[in-house]
Amino acid sequence: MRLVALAGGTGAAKLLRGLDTLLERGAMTVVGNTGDDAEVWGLHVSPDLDTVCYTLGGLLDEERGWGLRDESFRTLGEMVRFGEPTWFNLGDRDLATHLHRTRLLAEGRSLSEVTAKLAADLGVRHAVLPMSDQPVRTRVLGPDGWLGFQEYFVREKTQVEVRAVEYAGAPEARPAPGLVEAIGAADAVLVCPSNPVTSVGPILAVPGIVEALHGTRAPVLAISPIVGGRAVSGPAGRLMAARGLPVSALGIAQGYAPWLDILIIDDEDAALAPSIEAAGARPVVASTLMTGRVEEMRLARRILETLA
Ligand code: FO1
Repeated sequence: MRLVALAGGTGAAKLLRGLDTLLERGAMTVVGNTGDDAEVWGLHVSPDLDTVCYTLGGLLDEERGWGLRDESFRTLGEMVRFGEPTWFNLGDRDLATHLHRTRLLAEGRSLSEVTAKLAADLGVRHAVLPMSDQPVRTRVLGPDGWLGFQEYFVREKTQVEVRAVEYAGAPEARPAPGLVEAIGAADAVLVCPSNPVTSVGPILAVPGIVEALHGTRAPVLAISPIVGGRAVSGPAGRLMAARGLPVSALGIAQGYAPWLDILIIDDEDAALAPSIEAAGARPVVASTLMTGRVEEMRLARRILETLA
């Protein structure tokens, strides 16, 4: 079974962890969103790639949903003294990842090469690819102008009325090497239950990736991150509304309609099945709230059974 999974951050991590327990080494290629990437203290931070690698390496701090467990923030404390921005909390252990990534990038290695090395060094059993080696940055337009994604998500705590979302750099970006081939050769493509606007959206904005989703013979299956009319976590609902999409599993089906084959929806949304079918995707009703390890594995198993 060759799976390709399009992944954002926290919403994807739980499902990837569940899938990892059921798949043999190397069965999955995870494509990570880099629209959230940011430069912090002169270091290149790739939050969603790190969340994927930390999760699959068994190192993620599960309470925060990002960064490493057993973390400390002593360096952050020292940076206050120097007047450095400290609203984006870089932990002492996490810093090693950013220092290493930044050095390798500065020596001319591509983000794909760096991510492959970090994943291997972190004990990840599957391939992890950035969506592109070229920079794509999600930006959010609020009442006071444009914000970088982390300024919106962390500094402003998403308490901003969103008027528009853009993916700066996307037109000039190309899919990471091997990405289109992986989608073409896959037995199935999964779109993780991540934010459709700010986690999956940037991936789809890279020219060539939507075409690959259209062209693959593999079934393309998404799990709705919206249950009962609201996002399971994060600002997905508000961002979908800002994009004019209904904040529901149907809105997800409509947003992904051109290339989506199957949509996994929660029991709570079973009544939406007929309208999802009318939107062109086959609805599969399941228990999608991953409240623990058992639920993660149960959903992962249900997905693999649906694809069998
Ligand atoms: N999220 C927060 O809410 N506050 C933080 O201070 C923060 C720091 C941080 C550092 C490294 C990293 O990889 C992720 C971090 N995140 C933080 C989460 C990050 O904003 C999100 O994981 C993604 O950008 C959205 O999925």
